[in-house]
Amino acid sequence: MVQLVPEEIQTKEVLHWKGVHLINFSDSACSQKTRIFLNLKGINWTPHPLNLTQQDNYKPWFLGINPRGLVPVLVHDGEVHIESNDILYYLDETFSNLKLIPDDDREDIIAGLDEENDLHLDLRALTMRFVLPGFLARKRPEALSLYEQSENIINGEVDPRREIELSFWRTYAVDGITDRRAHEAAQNFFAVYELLEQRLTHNRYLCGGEVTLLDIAWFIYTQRLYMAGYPFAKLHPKVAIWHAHLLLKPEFANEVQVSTSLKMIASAMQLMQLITSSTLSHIANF
Ligand SMILES: N[C@@H](CCC(=O)N[C@@H](CS)C(=O)NCC(=O)O)C(=O)O
Repeated sequence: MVQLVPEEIQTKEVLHWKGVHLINFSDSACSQKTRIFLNLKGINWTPHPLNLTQQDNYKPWFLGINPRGLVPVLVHDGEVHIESNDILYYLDETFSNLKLIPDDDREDIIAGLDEENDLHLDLRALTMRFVLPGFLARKRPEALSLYEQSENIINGEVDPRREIELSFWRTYAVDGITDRRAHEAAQNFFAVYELLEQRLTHNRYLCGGEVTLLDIAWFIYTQRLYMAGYPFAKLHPKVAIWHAHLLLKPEFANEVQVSTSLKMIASAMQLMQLITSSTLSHIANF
């Protein structure tokens, strides 16, 4: 669990925030997952929007809270927590009214969320290749250098995540997301969705008859992959039905609404990909 030590938090104001606060970005998958969780639990929380498209995550105010430079960040009564899955474990434990990680499913859910977390860069790669055009997604060199120049100290050590983040954005600036990388990412998802499809053969939700955190997490990835053109109805029809069912719930639907401008951009991208035979299905051989 990643809770930051107060001495390393440079943006001191957050140490005085009372109650539950979430620094998040509307279109970020990990933020959406956390917001749905908060809604379902009925937790009273205060949103603090941070604009990733403006690269506000590399500005000193935010790096002074989370040196990792990623959203979401939870501040609860002045304590700062990062890493969405750790945040959700903490919240489920602290606000135990409605358990979204039931004791009987705990190990299964944690294993599933580790897998989800491991696929995060694959999700990012497919987003950058099929949903967002480079001119919107690329980091401005001056913004990235703010991150490079910051100390990135977490719990006394240089954050090991730092090099992974820098490497992703440097490679993306030069090569974009190559066909090979996109193919690999899509195939990684295919393998996991095959297993989710099996889980849904006998159950309404991924762990049985009730919604758990595992449903929230995979709902969010599925939502994003739909935007990238992943053909769920063809490849994993039970997943498609499960997703459509969850989308009927306002706690889910309200958090994944996409702005009209992003919808138009993503549609234009997909039209171009269709014309040039370079959709996700083409690249992944689906
Ligand atoms: N493992 C992290 C991943 C967080 C993450 O990568 N967040 C993305 C948004 S979903 C972000 O902040 N990206 C920063 C950027 O795009 O520069 C978590 O679960 O919190």
